[in-house]
Amino acid sequence: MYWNRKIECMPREELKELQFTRLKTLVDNLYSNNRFYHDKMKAAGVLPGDLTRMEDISKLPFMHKQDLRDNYPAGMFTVPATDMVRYHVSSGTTGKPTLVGYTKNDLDYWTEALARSLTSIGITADDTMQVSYGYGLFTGGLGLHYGAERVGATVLPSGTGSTERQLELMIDLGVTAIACTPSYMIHMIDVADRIGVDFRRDTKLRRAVLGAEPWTEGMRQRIESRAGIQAYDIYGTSEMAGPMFTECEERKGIHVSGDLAYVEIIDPETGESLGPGQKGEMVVTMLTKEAMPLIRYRIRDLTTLMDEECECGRTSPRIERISGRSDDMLIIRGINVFPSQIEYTLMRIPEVGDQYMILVDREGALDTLTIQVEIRNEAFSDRVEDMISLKRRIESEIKKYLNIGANVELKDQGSLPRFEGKAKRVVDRRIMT
Ligand code: DLL
Repeated sequence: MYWNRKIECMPREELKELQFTRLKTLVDNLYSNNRFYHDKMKAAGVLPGDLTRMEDISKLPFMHKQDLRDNYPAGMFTVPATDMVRYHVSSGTTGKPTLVGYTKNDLDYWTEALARSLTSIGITADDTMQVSYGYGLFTGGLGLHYGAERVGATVLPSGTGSTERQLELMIDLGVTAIACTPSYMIHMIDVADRIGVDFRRDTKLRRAVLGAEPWTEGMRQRIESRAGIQAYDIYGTSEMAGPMFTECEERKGIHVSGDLAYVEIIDPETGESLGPGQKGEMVVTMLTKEAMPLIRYRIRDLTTLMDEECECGRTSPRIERISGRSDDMLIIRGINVFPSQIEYTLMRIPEVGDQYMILVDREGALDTLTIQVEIRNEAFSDRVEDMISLKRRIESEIKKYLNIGANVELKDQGSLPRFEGKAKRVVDRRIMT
């Protein structure tokens, strides 16, 4: 039920004290020993002594991805190279790669976070978990690998690709849980359909731990009904360590272990703090990281903090499913469009399959939005009028929900690109030209 009951169910007041003690130690240490943090705090006119309670964290300046880039490769590291035990490199959802370093303790806390998360969704020593995230520089593979091993599960480190072989191993080894991106899960289900594998009949798969990219509730329902499994959202970023936090079995938001990470939500425009229930940009402070600390790091993911305690008994703060990144937002003819809103709309239309692409172009001075959607085989009709009316219906749903005109192209099932790692469903050709 719990991996670390004492911490996971710690009364909120006690947790706040622990957070503040850790923050204080971190800030004192960085101010005295690290040039980057020292200069940054000085420039903001704040001294370690100005922090007297957790809320004072808002006096500290923000950190940005650009800080990591400007100080590449080792400028953000706060321990000597001999204390470093691993590097990961993020290809980055946007822009240049980010290098992350870990001490032994960093790896230990990361794995602890994952052990708590996996336990909270019912993964135990009885499970066999297929880790189909990329192994290597990406944090997904090795992160989940060590997390699953720590709870005593048997790990099948299959990585990405060779999907038919992955399905064969899943069947032969009685795999009960899988970790991969939601888009790869959909791809696996498609391949299984094509080669005549029925997840319910032929596999023992019960749970999927899906993340590393935005996905919607509608996509979850499709994955669950097609594969007969429970799918859980997992979140994290390389800068934080990698994948770390999941929903619990209640599936009402992602639990963020408060002893390890302190989350704030701010208005992306003004930087003002927002209260629970208000959607904004996530800012994270990692309270235990040694090799590459993060203080008030602007992750750019958009979410909402949920204040009330969860029925599962864990007192840790929760965040809602990530709805996108502030820098993911497309501005099309002046209208703000998040790709997740498009997915949300498409997944409610039964004829629409699970794959889509979003193409943005500029014709003259005008932006155009084209949405290519796969249509289920059963929904295809020989009658041209039926297909035109389906196309019009999808376009009108998009118009209704997003208030923007789009040209919808209907595609055969299996014809759009598939993704093994993070899906790249948006092609903004305005940038390329
Ligand atoms: O994607 C770490 C990870 C691996 C998370 C495996 C979950 C599972 P990065 O490559 O640094 O790290 O990308 C981090 O991916 O800022 C979000 O924009 C996005 N992201 C990650 N998880 C989710 C999720 C890993 N569950 C960036 N929902 C983040 C939505 C997610 N977006």
